[in-house]
Amino acid sequence: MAKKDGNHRQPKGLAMQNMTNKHPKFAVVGHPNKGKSSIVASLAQDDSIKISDTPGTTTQSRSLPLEVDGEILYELYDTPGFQRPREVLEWLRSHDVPAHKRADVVREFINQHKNSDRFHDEIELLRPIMDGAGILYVVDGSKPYGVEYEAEMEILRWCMQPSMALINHIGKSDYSSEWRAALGQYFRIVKSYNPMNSDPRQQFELLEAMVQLDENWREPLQRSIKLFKKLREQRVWQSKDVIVAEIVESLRLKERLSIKGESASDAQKANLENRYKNHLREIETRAQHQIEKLWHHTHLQKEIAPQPLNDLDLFSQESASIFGLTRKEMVMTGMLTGAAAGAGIDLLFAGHTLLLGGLIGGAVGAVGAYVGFDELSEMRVLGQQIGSRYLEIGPMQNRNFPYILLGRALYYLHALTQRSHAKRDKLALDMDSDFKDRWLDDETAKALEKQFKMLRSDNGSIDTKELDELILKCITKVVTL
Ligand SMILES: Nc1nc2c(ncn2[C@@H]2O[C@H](COP(=O)(O)OP(=O)(O)OP(=O)(O)O)[C@@H](O)[C@H]2O)c(=O)[nH]1
Ligand SMILES: [Mg+2]
Repeated sequence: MAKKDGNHRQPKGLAMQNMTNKHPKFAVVGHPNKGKSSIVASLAQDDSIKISDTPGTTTQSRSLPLEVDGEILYELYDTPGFQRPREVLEWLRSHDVPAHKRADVVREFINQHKNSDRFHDEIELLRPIMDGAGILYVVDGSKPYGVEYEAEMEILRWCMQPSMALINHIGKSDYSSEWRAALGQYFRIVKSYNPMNSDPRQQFELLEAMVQLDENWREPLQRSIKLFKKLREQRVWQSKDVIVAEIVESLRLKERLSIKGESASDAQKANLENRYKNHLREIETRAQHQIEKLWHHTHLQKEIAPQPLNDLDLFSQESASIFGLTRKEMVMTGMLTGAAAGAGIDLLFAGHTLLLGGLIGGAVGAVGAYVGFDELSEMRVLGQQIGSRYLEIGPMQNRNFPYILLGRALYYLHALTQRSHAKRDKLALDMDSDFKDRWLDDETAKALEKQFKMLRSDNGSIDTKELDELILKCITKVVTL
C-alpha cells in the first residue's frame, strides 16, 4: 500500500515533483466567490469545507486528500481567491527573465513576500502550485467575462504547472462561449464542471482530461481513476453490510418488561410498546449515521440528520404505503395469508402492536380471514413464578415491516449518494411512491420474504449470505456505480 510519504524514487523534473509514484495534487484557484471551495468539496467528497456566498470565505489554503484503504487517490487544495493580481503580475514582469525561468520568479515572489500581509492570499494560493500541484482555474460562466481576470491567468501561466480551466455556473445566465474564447488562450483544456452535481461520471471525465495535461501524470491519474471506482464499490459494499445488520437486528429484536402479579396493566403494555418502537427507531438512526459516515456526509444539518425522511415516522401509515408493499400487492403475493390462517400465534404474541392498522387489517380482510385489531394487541406474559414474570414483545412478526425498513434504508442511501458534498442546504428527501418499483420486483420480493421469515423465527439461522446478495442487488438498482 503506497503511503503518503513512502516515495523513495528520484524526482524527475518540475511536473514530476510530488507526482512520481504518488498521488496527483491539484490547487483549485480563481477569483473570490466563484465556487472554488464548492468544487474542492465535491471532488474531495468532504462536506466539512466552508462554503458561503460571502467573498473571501476561504482565507487559508487547505489540503484535502481523498483516500481509499489508506491510499490517497488525489489531493485537492482549497485556496483563497486572488486579491491583488495586477500588482503581483507587475512584480513578476519587472523581473526580466527568459520564459523557461518564470517559475523561479514566482518562487522568488513567494519568498520575498511570505511575511507580509499584502499578498497573503496570493501566497497561500501560489504555494501549493509551486510545491507541485496542478492548477484548476475556476470561473463563473453565469457572469460575463472581464479583462480583470487576465492578470490572474497570466500569473498562473508564470507558474509553469499543468493547468485546466473549469467553468462553473452559479447563476442561470450563460456566458460560457465568451469565457471559452478567452480561457482557451491561456489553458489547453477548458471544461464545464458543476460542483452541485455528484455524478461520479463527471469526476471520472475530469480525471481523464487531466491525463492529457502532462505525460508524467498519466500513470498516477490512471491509478486514481481505478481507485475512484474501487472507492465507490467499497462504499456500496459497506453500506450493504450496514443495511443487512439493521434489518437482522430489527427483525430479531425483543423487548422485555418485568411485571408483578399475573397480568400486565395497560400502562405497562404501552410502556413496553414504546420502548420497543423507540429501540427500532434507534437502530434505524444508527444505521443512517453509519451510512452518512461511509459516504462522508457527516455535517448534514442537525435538525435533519436525527429525523430523516421529513419526519415520516418509521411507524406511520405513509411510511408503510411508500416503502412497504401496498395492500394490493400483499393480497396478490399472498404474503399475509399464512399469517392470517395461522393466526395468529405469531401475530398474537409479538410485534403486533406495530401493525399498521387499516393497512394490515384491510389486506387480511381482503383474503377473507379478518383478524380484529384488538385481538392483535395482546402481549405475551412469560415466566413461571410469581414475582419473576415479564411482558415480552418481539421478534417482529409484521410481514410488511422489513420492506418498510429496507425501503427507507435504500432511499436514504440513494439520497446521500446523489448529494454533492458542496451542498449546505437541508437534505431533501422528497419521497416518491414509485421508488419501491426501482428495487423490488416479484422475484426479489419472493426471495426476500424467505429470508425475512427465517429471521423472524427465533431459532432461525443468522447466516446472512443470501440476504447480503439480495440487498446488494437492491442497492445497485438505486445507486449509480
Ligand atoms: N447554484 C449554485 N451555486 C453555487 C455553485 N457553485 C458555488 N455556488 C455558490 O456560490 C457561493 C460561493 O461558493 P464558494 O465555493 O464558497 O466560492 P469560493 O470561490 O470558494 O469563495 P471564496 O472562498 O470566498 O473565494 C456559495 O454560496 C455556493 O453555494 C453552483 O454550481 N451552483
Ligand atoms: Mg472558498
